[in-house]
Amino acid sequence: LLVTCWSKDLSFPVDFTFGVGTSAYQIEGAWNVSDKTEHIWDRFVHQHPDRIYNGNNGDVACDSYHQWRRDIAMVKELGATFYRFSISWPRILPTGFTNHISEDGVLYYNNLINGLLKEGIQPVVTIYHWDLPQRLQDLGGWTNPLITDWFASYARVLFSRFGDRVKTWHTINEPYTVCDMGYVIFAPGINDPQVGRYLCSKYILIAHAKAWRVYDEEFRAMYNGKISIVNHIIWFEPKNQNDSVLAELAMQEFTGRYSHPIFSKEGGWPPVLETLIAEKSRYEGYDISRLPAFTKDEVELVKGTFDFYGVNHYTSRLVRKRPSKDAPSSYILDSLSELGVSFEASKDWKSTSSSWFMEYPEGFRRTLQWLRNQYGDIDFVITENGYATASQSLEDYDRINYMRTYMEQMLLAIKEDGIKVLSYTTWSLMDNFEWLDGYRSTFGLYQVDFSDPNRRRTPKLSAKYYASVVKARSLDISNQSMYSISASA
Ligand code: PNW
Repeated sequence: LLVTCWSKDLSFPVDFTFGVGTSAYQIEGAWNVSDKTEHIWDRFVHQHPDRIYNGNNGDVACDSYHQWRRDIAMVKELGATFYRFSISWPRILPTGFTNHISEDGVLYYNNLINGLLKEGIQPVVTIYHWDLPQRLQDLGGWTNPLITDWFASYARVLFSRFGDRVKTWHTINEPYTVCDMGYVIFAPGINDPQVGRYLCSKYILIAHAKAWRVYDEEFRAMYNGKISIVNHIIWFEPKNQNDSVLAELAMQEFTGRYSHPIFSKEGGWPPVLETLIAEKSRYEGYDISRLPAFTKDEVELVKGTFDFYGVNHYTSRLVRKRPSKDAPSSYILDSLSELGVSFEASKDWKSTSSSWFMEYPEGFRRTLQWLRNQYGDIDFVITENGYATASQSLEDYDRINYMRTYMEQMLLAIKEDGIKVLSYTTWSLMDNFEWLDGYRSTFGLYQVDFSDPNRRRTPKLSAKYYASVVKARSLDISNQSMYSISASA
């Protein structure tokens, strides 16, 4: 063949870095040790075991509260440059507020951070990955405007305790999931998609912005780190050509709502969304829009509060106009039903063990292209990408295939489209508590034996694959290099 679409140079740029991720509630366990208090997921899993697969919960999870040394050893085995983990708010601030700092909580994260640095691994810390102190929830949680200051105060504690060693911070992991799923189906289990999720949208953006400004004004000069927000993005592709306006509207509702206020030149809500929800609200009899307006000062407060754009990407959907009385296509997208669209998967896309998750590697590149077109030539980092399976097999060829095809699309975005993607993070280091899917759907490069009191971890083939890619700095790897991790305990 004389002509190929691209040169098939499968190597990564010289400065490109590789990492692996987890979050506190999904791995730590130790839900009630020392002075840690209850958070909204503790409350949710204990009160509503019926809503979680098999009544599973994160009380013990991977027991990383005790097994953190092994976790560090695994990240090192992979050869990863960084480890992305999250800090549990009520483990550090048991009252939710700064009047009491848990020294046991601080010690746990100090051990983890220092242990990583000793192995030459950079800690990348998510400040909020969904475990809100229950007390703050009882005071209104993310719908109370005051949470913007509570969050900034919590962030300040983390910057002052850990900022000398942590140089990359993520304020909020996936505001979409916090608000649009939290006010439909996730913890705290409040069902109010009409108003609750939009209040949450506004205040979580302001909370992010205030925390960013605390870092920028009080810590940046001293510590010289970077801080930004992480969004979950599903690629919405028009099913037919005449569905392209609807697909774009869905992108604005899902991704633009949490991006435009921060990353656009003009700030504020995406105009098309602001107009639509205002009109709908008026039609429904509300005297103000269900999507609360930003004041001019708030627009300025939020605008520009980023050092990079964090992308969590897994899957895609086809979008078309919803025929009347059509059932919502999947629980994660229920809150978007008011757009009058329906979502479906193409028959060509392979399904996974998570109901919401189908494979479409090209959607990854299109996501990055869309973001660059919307917000310009900013730095992107891939903060999550990974594959779900219910299989117990250590020979996870389906995960390897997912990783290879998705990373290839990311390379095309970098090399063919010139998009600045600086790093890639695999989700997840190990099998863990996968929210409503409990322990059924697993994303790990390492298998965890949840019947073993020590939660023994064993590398899957995908761990060896990822280690080989990281080592070769290329997707072009020979088979011999695939067996570099010994099956250690
Ligand atoms: C991300 N969905 O969340 C989270 O950041 C992780 O904690 C989680 O384990 C991972 O993706 C895999 O699910 C998502 O329903 C949660 O579309 C739900 C959805 C997507 C991402």
